Amino acid sequence: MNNKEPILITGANGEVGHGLIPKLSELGNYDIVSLDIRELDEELKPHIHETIVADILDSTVVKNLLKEHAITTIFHLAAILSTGGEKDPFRAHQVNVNGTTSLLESSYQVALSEKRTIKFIFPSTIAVYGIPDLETKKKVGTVKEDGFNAPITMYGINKLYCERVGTYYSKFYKILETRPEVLPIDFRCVRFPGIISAMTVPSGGTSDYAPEMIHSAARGEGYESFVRSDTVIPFMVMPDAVKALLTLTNAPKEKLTQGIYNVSGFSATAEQIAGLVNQVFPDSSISYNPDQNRQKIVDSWPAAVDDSAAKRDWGWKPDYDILKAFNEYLIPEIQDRYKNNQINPTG
Ligand code: AKB
Repeated sequence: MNNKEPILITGANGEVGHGLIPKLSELGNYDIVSLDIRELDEELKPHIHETIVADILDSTVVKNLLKEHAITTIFHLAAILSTGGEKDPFRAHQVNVNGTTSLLESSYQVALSEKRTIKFIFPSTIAVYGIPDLETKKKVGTVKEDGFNAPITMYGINKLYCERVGTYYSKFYKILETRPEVLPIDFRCVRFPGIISAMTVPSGGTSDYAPEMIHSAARGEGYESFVRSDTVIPFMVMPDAVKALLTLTNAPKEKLTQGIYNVSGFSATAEQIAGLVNQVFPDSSISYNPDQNRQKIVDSWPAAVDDSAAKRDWGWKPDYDILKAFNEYLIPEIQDRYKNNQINPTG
């Protein structure tokens, strides 16, 4: 008999999917069903129980797969990021908001009719913050979950709204009706900082200058940063992002005093990242040619986030500070992968 837990990963082909899927497969306890609008990368396929190529908005496909596979946990990774979202805000809203609400509704209906619970794991982002100006950003330093929730991008607005909708589905859904004592959706959310992965070159994000800088240097190419050298936001490396998702997923429900948690690895300026890149690749030439509008987006994000609630409630602790991230993860993995031609663009 197969005792593996059936889980669904939407947007499986994206950057976080490329980090999460191999880790879940290595753990060996899961049957992974992937859903993405694009054909899944060949390197991910061996880890997957069933690959579904479909639109997240197709609720017939989604409901059927939730039932057929008796999905217990969903990692809802499908999203259009901050820079991509500004190119087509209406489409971003459709994918980010309608995709999420449609998946929540299908999950609720299926779990309710089958008298069970579905865990809904939702990655949110520092893009939900909107700090009005640089002076305020410098003054406030570290922000808590509920401060400055005034995003300026469609992506940030979509994520902030969906955090609330997820909370609604897990706590307040149809509050006027007779409802089950425990609602069938267990919604849990981590707000990620900029993520840097050795496995993939991201696209469509605005924190992408950091991973682009590192990957360009590893390819022996120069890099022109689209943000100023003193730009500062929080980051984490992919293994810590995966660790955050899995630790929150496995945390006992009674320990969770809130549904939405900041997590962070380290804060760094563009110049600090460039400095570390230059130490390993001394020939890499990194210059700065800020794009006013992308700069405005990054400047509206906090310099650091307070992740003390995650530390307190579910023992969150990143494994990587900035030096360990470079010395023990990014540089060795990236060098290895470029040697073996194993880097994927995502977006
Ligand atoms: C983006 O830049 O849009 C993302 C994010 C910070 O969520 N990487």
